[in-house]
Amino acid sequence: MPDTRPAACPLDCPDACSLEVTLTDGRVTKLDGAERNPVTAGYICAKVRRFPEAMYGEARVLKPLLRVGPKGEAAFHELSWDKALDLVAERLDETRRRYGGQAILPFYYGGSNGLLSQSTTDARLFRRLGASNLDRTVCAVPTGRAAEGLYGKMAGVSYPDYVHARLIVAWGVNPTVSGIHLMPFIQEARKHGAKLAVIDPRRTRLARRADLHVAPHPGTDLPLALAVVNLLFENGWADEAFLEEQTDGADRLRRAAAEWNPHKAASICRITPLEIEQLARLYAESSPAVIRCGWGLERNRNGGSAAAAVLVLPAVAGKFGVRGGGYTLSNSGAWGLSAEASAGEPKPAVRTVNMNELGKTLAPGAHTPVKALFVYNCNPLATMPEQEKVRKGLEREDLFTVVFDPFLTDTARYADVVLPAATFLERRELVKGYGTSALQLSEAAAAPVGESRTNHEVFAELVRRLGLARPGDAETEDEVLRAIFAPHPEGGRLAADLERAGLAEAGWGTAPVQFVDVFPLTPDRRAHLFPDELDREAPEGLYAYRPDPGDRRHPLALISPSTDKTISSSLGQLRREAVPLRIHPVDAVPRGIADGDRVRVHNDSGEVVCRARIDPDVRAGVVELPKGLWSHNTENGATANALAPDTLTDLGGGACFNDARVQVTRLDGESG
Ligand SMILES: Nc1nc2c(c(=O)[nH]1)N[C@H]1C(S)=C(S)[C@@H](COP(=O)(O)OP(=O)(O)OC[C@H]3O[C@@H](n4cnc5c(=O)[nH]c(N)nc54)[C@H](O)[C@@H]3O)O[C@H]1N2
Ligand SMILES: Nc1nc2c(c(=O)[nH]1)N[C@H]1C(S)=C(S)[C@@H](COP(=O)(O)OP(=O)(O)OC[C@H]3O[C@@H](n4cnc5c(=O)[nH]c(N)nc54)[C@H](O)[C@@H]3O)O[C@H]1N2
Ligand SMILES: [Mo]
Repeated sequence: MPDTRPAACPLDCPDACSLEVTLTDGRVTKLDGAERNPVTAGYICAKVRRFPEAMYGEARVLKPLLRVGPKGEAAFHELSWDKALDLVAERLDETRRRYGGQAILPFYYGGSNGLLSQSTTDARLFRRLGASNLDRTVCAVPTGRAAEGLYGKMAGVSYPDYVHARLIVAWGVNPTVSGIHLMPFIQEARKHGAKLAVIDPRRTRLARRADLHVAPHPGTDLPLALAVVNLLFENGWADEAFLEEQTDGADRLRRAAAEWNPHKAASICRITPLEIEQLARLYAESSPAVIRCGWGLERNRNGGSAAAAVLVLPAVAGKFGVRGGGYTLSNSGAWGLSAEASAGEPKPAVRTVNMNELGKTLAPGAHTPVKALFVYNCNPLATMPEQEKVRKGLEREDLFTVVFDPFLTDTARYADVVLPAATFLERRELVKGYGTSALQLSEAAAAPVGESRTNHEVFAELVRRLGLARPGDAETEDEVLRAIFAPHPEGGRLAADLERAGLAEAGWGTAPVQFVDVFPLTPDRRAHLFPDELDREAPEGLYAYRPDPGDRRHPLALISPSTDKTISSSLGQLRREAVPLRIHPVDAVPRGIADGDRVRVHNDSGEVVCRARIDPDVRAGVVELPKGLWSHNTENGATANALAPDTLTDLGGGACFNDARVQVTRLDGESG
């Protein structure tokens, strides 16, 4: 007899869907969207609908594993949990005694975006061990720093309010793939005559439908946005009253933008001045106008300043204060909920490792070597830059690597010990979306597959085995939850709502109007258009464009956006096919590359061997390999990450994936 149970999706996506899980004889046989959440509205993406295939699939790790062959070959023997945990505890303890706690590096990111399974009991363990801190910078840090500096992470325009907009600007974001529950609201607005502008180097499905598609060269959003700011001021389109009453820094911003006339910006962006003028005019003349700012514009050396220059637009043009006007970025900071509140342990004064520099950090001869690496909620070999450096590090014989994951990922193949993790359908999770505004408590819908265990169970057990437990520690998941809610002003109400309905709405309401219902969470509730702290942080100051130094040997910009097949690398085991490089005909022809040809995509960091797909939808000068590929998706096992530099963004030390510059060479005698 099938029965259905509620759950919520904590995977790294803005939408945080409410789910309906169907079980037959205790096994999940169907997963779909629930009606109880109006944004989920009864449907979910095709890839998560396939989650049960992964859950019971052959890449699932069923028991703890111990390496018996060379690193990378995935030759393992099964172990009991008791033996595996003893071994891990012993090796962590030995590492700490011989080399100091900082030789231990916990490595975690977006596997479960939930609040229960990260920065809670794990933080307690690693802090008490004195392990190195991890700066979790691979995503959303440059945009986050900009939003925080300007508006103190004020809550954004909610998806349903997009129906009220007369203009929707999708800037460096691809919601038909990366947050599909925004789409019905965009379509509804369009039905009522709203205009759509898309800023993206690719002609995406969304861009194809847009009234205006501006395709800047990757990494040039900063001059583009500053040129728009400049036109707003110059043409008398700025809302001087709003700037005076609700912001500061407008004069400095105006001066910084003044040098960016449309001609100068257009030549850097490789577009026409007319396109910049059209964008500025459309924005100035439409109200309500909402900007959906994404993450595609942050993954380059100018990413933080670029996001800031986009986020000032509604302030300069006076677009706040009406329903359907303003901006949406990430809402995750707006909750004010911190998983770390439950760790029961302050951050120790130890070194911090920027996760984008994993390869460098693991390199032999590093100043403070890492001797034990503990990976969970993350697949760094597939998702961090400088893949070959990461691989070399993982191959080190003197490195003890634990990978705790539900699946045998590319990273897990290099582990000394693999620990099987329960997936979100097999455990509890406190789920908050970063686009939508529902907080959800998701209970285990199905029994754990094999011997898999939850993050909390495993980290709590390691705390005990290492003799690090203390009275007052949050022992059970209930206690962890209580500790997360305790410091929050509305914690009691949120916990009660979750208890009753499994779902709670944010204190700012489901549909806040910016500068009416919510204000900047800055100390003076004003927007800071040129915040000093960001100006000090950016190497050449905020809004200072750092040009692409140019590399004649590697003239093409490689971007690696999200696709509808995976979430980062999650679910990549279900995508078995060879994945091609997309290249514009203008770049393919002089290289003698025809559709289907075998090619080598290369730079000084690495190379990818795959097929070429001629595609006029990527702009000239740009090639594309998706993010999140597994080694089985290319001929030589390397992915876009092998070509991505580990240089850092201007704000927040973020990843510069889209600063990858490559050459593409046809491999002889192998036509497609
Ligand atoms: N299906 C699916 N959904 C996902 C994910 C996934 O992997 N798959 N990942 C999730 C995660 S972790 C995140 S962070 C979000 C990311 O979601 P998005 O913000 O949509 O980010 P990306 O897919 O990286 O890039 C968005 C768009 O930016 C464009 N782009 C690339 N470089 C530039 C540039 O320099 N300027 C501009 N203006 N545009 C540029 C790309 O062509 C792409 O179409 O999505 C989440 N949702
Ligand atoms: N080339 C390129 N690479 C990129 C990007 C890009 O634009 N270009 N963007 C990046 C972005 S936006 C992001 S957010 C990062 C994400 O990078 P990662 O954080 O590495 O994300 P995933 O690839 O989804 O890997 C998450 C892993 O966690 C595991 N997991 C899931 N749930 C649990 C759990 O409950 N417990 C445990 N122990 N494990 C669990 C999953 O099975 C999966 O293997 O990748 C970045 N990588
Ligand atoms: Mo991300």
